[in-house]
Amino acid sequence: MSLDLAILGGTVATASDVFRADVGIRDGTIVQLGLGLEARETIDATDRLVLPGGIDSHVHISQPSGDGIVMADDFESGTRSALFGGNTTVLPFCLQQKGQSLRAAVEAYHRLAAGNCYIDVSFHLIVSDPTPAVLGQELPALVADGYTSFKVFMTYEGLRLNDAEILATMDTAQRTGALVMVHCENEDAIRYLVGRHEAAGDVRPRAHATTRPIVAEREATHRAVSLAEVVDVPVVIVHVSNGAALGEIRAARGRGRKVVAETCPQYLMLTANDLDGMDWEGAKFVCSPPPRDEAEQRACWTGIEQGDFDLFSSDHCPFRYDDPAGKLNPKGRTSFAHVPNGIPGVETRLPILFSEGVSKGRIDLPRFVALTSTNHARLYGLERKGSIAVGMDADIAIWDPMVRRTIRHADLHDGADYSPYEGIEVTGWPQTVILGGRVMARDGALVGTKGVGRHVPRALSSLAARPAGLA
Ligand code: DUC
Ligand code: ZN
Ligand code: ZN
Repeated sequence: MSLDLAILGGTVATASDVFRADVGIRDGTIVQLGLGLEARETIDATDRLVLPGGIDSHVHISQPSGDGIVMADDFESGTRSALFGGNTTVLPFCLQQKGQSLRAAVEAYHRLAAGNCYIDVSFHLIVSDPTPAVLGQELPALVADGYTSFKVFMTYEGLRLNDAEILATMDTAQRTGALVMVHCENEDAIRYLVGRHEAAGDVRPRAHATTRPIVAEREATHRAVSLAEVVDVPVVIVHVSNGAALGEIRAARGRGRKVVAETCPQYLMLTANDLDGMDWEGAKFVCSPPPRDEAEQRACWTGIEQGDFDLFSSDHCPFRYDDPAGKLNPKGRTSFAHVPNGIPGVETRLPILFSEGVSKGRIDLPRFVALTSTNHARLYGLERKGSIAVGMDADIAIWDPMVRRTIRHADLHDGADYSPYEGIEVTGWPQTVILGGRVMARDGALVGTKGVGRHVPRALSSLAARPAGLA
């Protein structure tokens, strides 16, 4: 069989197995696994791990934030950074503005992405204005076109949906088979606490964490899984930051509910103390839900080790720090409540979990692959991605599992001006990344061109899809 490319002598890992094999690629697809393969072009992967390319199903790119705030990454820099972090697909959000049609929002994001991506992208939707037309016509049509997941917010004025709106949106998911993702924080509780802190003159970034306490996330998580139970739909609880919220998910699963749980590097590596930095430095760590404390980090690790978490995503949501359009915007300097929420992390997600999880012996390689690639593909309907197997897209990251690196923003490729993980030492980093059989990064250098990455329409989630022929 003639092959375009073969990766030779590496150790392949999937979500179920680790084995020695060469990987043969033709026309962008994995067509052969075996030993002694020959091809037009070969890559020596001796002493390397050959993993499915990372899939980061929770990133924000070029999302408008209002008040003159500009996200630090467009599709060029965001997908370039993701590539260098060992990813071959990211799932960014198309944010519907109030009054805007969802279709118009999707078309606007496509215009931003077209020709600019180094890796594949596939859009989720954010529903902020669930009118009857949106829920009855636009959303079903978009689901049919491959936009098979959407996020709703329980927090942020202007974005949050009330319970009736969430139920109506979940009802559309029920009818279409789409997957609903929920940002769980109780907006009214947060508003109350923000008001109290601002009235007392406590406006520094640390108050961001104080005013978004665990109870606000726990209560909203309970409500989200309960609303999903009323409608009888699966639900994804995104960016879980603590053990109490995870407890609500475990309890719902105990009642037989299908609940997907996602956590992110910030809840393993950062704490609320990071928001205490000198001057206004704590703004660099403002994200929602906020980082908690070491006990909650351990609770999240336990959830990862015991298999409670299905997804490990970055929630990459980058703003520059020292920039009037970023964290230190004129209003942001007056109160934590005006510091844009979100931190960069698409490039460091995989090395952090590999180092802290696999290298330190907390999880094995198949679990790492499941948490960072395979589960994202299955749960979000990327049928040809997320594994190294015959017939799958040749989206592959070749890792040096022994290389030691200190995370420095100067070495990263995003559009922000800092990394919240600056100075953290990691063992293991992806060296060569292949997208659809094309080498995009080789030995840490960019060799591919932008525009190779495409938008990928998705099938229904493995949770929603019914086997053919069954009602
Ligand atoms: N929620 C996210 O998912 N990302 C960034 C900010 C937020 O609140
Ligand atoms: Zn969110
Ligand atoms: Zn997010």
